[in-house]
Order: sequence, then C-alpha cells, then structure tokens
Amino acid sequence: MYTSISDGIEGAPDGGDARERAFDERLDRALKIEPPDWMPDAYRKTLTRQISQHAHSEIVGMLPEGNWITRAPSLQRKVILLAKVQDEAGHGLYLYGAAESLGTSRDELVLALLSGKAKYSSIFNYPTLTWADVGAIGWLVDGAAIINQIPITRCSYGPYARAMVRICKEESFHQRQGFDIMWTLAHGTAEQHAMAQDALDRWWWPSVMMFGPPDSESTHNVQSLRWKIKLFTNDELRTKFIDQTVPQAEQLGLAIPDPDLRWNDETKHYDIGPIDWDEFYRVIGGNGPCNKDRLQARVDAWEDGAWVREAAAEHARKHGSDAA
Ligand code: FAQ
Repeated sequence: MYTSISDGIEGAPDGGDARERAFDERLDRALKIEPPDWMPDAYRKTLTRQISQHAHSEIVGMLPEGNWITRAPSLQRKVILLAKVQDEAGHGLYLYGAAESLGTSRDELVLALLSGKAKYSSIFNYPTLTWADVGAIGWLVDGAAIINQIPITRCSYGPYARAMVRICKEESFHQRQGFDIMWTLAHGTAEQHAMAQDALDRWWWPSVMMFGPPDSESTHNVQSLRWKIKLFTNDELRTKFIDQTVPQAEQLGLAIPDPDLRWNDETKHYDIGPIDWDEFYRVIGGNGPCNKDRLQARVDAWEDGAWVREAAAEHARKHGSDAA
C-alpha cells in the first residue's frame, strides 16, 4: 500500500524537519515521490521546469519533421512519419500531465512557452532541408533522447518516471525508423548517399549539444543528481551517445564530421574535437536558425485553436465537467 510522506507527521512539533527527513529517506531507499507527498519547494520548481521543458520539446519537435509529411517519398514512409509525429504529440501530453501534477496548470505552462520564458530543446531550432534530415532526426535525435530518457524511468518523481517508460518504447521505434531511412539512402544512388552524409554533417554537432552544457557549466547537475531527477551528468550521457553512435555511422558507411574523433584505448571511450558552445548558447538564447519560426508556429496554433478551447469550456459549463 502506498504511504504518503505526510502520513503521521503533519502537526508534529518538528513537522517541517521530519518531513524533510522522510523525503530524503525516500530518495535514499529509491522510493518514488508522488504528487500528494511533501517535497521541498526547490525540488518542485526544478521538476516543473525540466518536465515542462521536456513537454515543450516534444510539441515543438513535431514541427521539423511535420514539415516533410506531405513530401514523404512513398505512402509507407508517409504513414510511418505521421505515426511518429503523432507519438510526439502524445509524449507532450503525458509530460504536461506529469508537470501539472506538481501544481502548475497546463495553460500556465503553455503560456510560458509562448512568451519565450520557458525553454525547449535546442535541437528543434535547426531546419529540415531534405528528406534525409527526417532520417537523421530519427537516428540521432531520437537516439540521443533515448539515452537521456531511459535513466529518467528510474527518477525519483513517480509520474515523470512512469511517463518515461512508454515514451522510451516509442522512441526506440522512432530511432529504428530513422536508421532505416539513413540505411536506404546511404545504400542508394551516389546522390542519395551524399544527401545522407550532408544530413549527418548538419545534425551531428547539434545532437551532441542536446545533452546540455558541459558539466562544468551546468547549473542544475549537482542538485538534480542529489534529488535523483537526473541519474547521470550531461557529459556522461553525451559520451554514451557518441560511443553508441559512431559504430552505427560506420555500419551506414557515413563519416562523422569530426576530424579529431578517435577511439581512446585508455578511457575506452571516443575522444572528440571541440564543441562549439557559443553556438549552443546562441540557440538557447533564441538566436538559432529557426527559433522565431518555431515559436511563431506555436503561437499561431494557440490562437487558431482558441475556438476549440472556448467550445470545450462552454460544453463543460453546460453539461458538467464529466461530459467535457
Ligand atoms: N536545449 O543545468 P543544465 C526529444 C538549459 S525530447 C535547451 O545542465 P538541466 C524527443 C537548461 O534548461 C528532447 N536548453 O540543465 C523528440 C538550463 O537552463 P534553465 C528534450 C538547454 O535541466 C525527438 C541551462 O541550459 N529532452 O528529443 C539544453 O539539469 C524527435 C543549464 O543546463 C528533455 O528535455 C538544451 N539541449 O539538464 C521529439 C529530457 N540543455 O532551465 C520530437 C529531459 C540545457 O536553468 C522529435 N531533460 N539547457 O534556464 C533533461 O534531461 C535535462 O533538462 C537536460 C539539461 C539534460 C536537457
């Protein structure tokens, strides 16, 4: 049976401290924190920040690939891409639900995105210029997302951890479909191979940056690790991604665009060349190639959808919330 942290503690003379101890103990025992539980304000705040940014990323992340639905090269590719983009919408909805369970309404979360206050993943501020970009996103971006998200299935906040289980299953299908597109192009005509290589050239470094700033510059790493919101640091996950992806590029017969990339027999990891962190900070500061278009698309969708929200609210008002 689930026992809340607050059970038997509320009203005790040292209630605050006891609750904090109970919270820490729960983390130490790898038990989940659930919505009704007492939690430190800063834990609630950083979880709301991370989960809502994650939700926004899923929703904004529909745009670059959505751009190719009408131009997919076959009916089968189109059906698969449609399903993938719809999956991303579903991920956004589970994640908004998990963030709302911390006490901030969906409207507040969405308005923070639309006003430019809340962040979403840097990766979705790059354009999809060719069909190969759809393959590169599935292979690299979903591949990176899986590496980042599998540990989150074990994070301390129950609703976030549980949402991640289903999301990760769907992301692995996405990664496979992206690799399949890259495989077909890489083994196609010389022009198709060149298109696949060009997509890898443009998506490689932004995918490496997706894991966030280097550990030395990460604001939240230390505290989020302590609270088990993160289970690995940004650099640890980045290294995992590189070690896993380089052999896949070799299988595809494509070259990673990094002249300094070398296997290091001592560390048992790849060494890589310098990452252009100026570019990363430019993009998360709102000045990437597509930031303005991406945000405008979400603002337009919000405004165009106003009548749906109003109709739903009116229906609920007339017939009770159960009928909404
Ligand atoms: N982009 O202190 P840290 C997907 C910000 S889902 C933008 O290290 P933290 C699925 C960070 O917010 C992709 N901003 O931060 C898909 C902070 O600023 P703040 C999204 C970034 O949170 C596939 C500042 O830099 N996944 O791809 C980024 O501890 C295909 C300092 O950084 C998630 O959100 C960035 N890349 O670690 C969908 C996973 N990195 O908030 C469609 C969950 C950092 O203080 C198609 N999130 N910043 O103003 C996480 O694991 C973490 O939030 C990190 C960042 C690891 C992303």
